[in-house]
Amino acid sequence: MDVKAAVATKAGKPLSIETVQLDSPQEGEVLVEIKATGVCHTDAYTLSGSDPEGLFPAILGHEGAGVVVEVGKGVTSVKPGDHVIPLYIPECRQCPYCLSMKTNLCQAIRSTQGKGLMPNGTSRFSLDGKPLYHYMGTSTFANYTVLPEISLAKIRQDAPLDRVCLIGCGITTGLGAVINTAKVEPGANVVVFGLGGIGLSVIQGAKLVGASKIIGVDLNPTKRTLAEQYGMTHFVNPKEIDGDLVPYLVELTDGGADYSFECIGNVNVMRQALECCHKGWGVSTIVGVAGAGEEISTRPFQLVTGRVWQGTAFGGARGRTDVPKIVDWYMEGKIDIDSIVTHTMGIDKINDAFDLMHEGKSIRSVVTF
Ligand code: NAD
Ligand code: AHE
Ligand code: ZN
Repeated sequence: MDVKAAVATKAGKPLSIETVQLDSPQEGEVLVEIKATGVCHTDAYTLSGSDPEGLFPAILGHEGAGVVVEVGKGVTSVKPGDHVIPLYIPECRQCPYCLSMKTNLCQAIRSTQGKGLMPNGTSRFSLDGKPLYHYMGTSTFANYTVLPEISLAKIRQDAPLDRVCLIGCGITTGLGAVINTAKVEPGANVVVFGLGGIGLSVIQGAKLVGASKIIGVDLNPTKRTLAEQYGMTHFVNPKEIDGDLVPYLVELTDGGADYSFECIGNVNVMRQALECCHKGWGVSTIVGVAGAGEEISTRPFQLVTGRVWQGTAFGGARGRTDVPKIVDWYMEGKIDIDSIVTHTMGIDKINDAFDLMHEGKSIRSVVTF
């Protein structure tokens, strides 16, 4: 079938709006009509050429929501008409990773997904007879896409898809980093570096679990108002303080953060996030994705003296199990997604979403079809 898609033709070039061809779902696959998709910084990171797994030409996008149109042979967990959220980390419930119950990093299809292909090693998308790569197993920057069955979370029918699409990445990543990965407890002091869609969702999670001081750090002062709305108690702009940031934060947290979160993807900030943690017990969680060739460093003494450095992917969420629950939280008014959506546009204007992100003018843009 013909599909309207935003194609990443080359690193560093704007997306190109094209009519591309999409093949029918094969065994274990599902055709989904994408109704809405968020634009996450990770899409911009891959488009920039910094992603070692980045492939071109490809259809990016991994924060979508849509409706099942057709299922391939053997598919049993979803049917046409079901509302779904695509998962860039699937949940097969059979691989050693899923069965370990120690991680959400299902590996059932990770190798083909990383090569931009469906599990059988081929692509369903093509343009003028030449294959296009899938992206993160989801490719939501198209009005129809094909995904493996294990990469779909079935959600309730009454949830607005132009809001709950953000549960496909940003919301779940931030809430999950706090609840599943760091396991922040009531009364804890938390420092969040980077107040984009991810950092704000970390703040929302920290407020939800009853954290005490919630300190937000960002170079962009316009991020302050929304962060305060989500529960930030103190704002720090590194450009506006006297002296170094780390001792400033240690003093502000009476000895160091119980928990810190890096939500930028900057390896120097990752070091600051670790080193502002409390001696003996502070835990720093890396959420941001750093570019190819970048490495983190610190004095090992920081770890010898009890600080812990860890990371999280999709907030540790097991998608098919946890995503429907987070949709319920939104529908029950327990979490706010609406305020994070600062811009909406049609697919023809998707490059504006990238510009707004780079200019620091948006939190999340949602593209609707
Ligand atoms: P974003 O661009 O919306 O927000 C980043 C924020 O960081 C902005 O507000 C910016 O002003 C701020 N910032 C930039 N440099 C800074 C600095 N040196 N000091 C302080 N603040 C600074 O991005 P986002 O969509 O919220 O994503 C954040 C990061 O999380 C990205 O690296 C993204 O790839 C990553 N991410 C990771 C996961 C995961 O599963 N681990 C999931 C989603 C996104
Ligand atoms: N391809 C990159 C890795 C990018 C990365 O870390 N992705 C996160 C999700 S970011 C969503 O916005 C993730 O889930 N990682 C786990 C995985 O298996 O990819 C690289 O550096 O190679
Ligand atoms: Zn993302």
